[in-house]
Amino acid sequence: FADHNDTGVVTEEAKPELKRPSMYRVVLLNDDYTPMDFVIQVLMGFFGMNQEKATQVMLAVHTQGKGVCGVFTRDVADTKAALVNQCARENQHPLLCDVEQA
Ligand code: TYC
Repeated sequence: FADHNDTGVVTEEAKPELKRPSMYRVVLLNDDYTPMDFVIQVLMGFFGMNQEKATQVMLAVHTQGKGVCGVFTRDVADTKAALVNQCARENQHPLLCDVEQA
């Protein structure tokens, strides 16, 4: 409703009623069979980690049972988890990737 630019044209502006999107953790679960190097490649390939960070996260999952790969909006988290699980199946590894609300 304001003539911000002194144009004489008064436009109606929508109230910016923005909610922050809910965030979701993509987590990797430990198992006894997936090779450590495969997990490292997954973390580098799907989550943009360098080798050092990917190794840290893989070892955290290995020793603590579960670890966070990243935090994303719902669609991105679901897509990443599905891609990881598909890649694991294609390579016949039991690796499981899951999504949980942050
Ligand atoms: N525990 C596996 C092994 O000893 C390695 C592993 C790490 C598997 C992380 C899954 O999400 C995982 N080969």
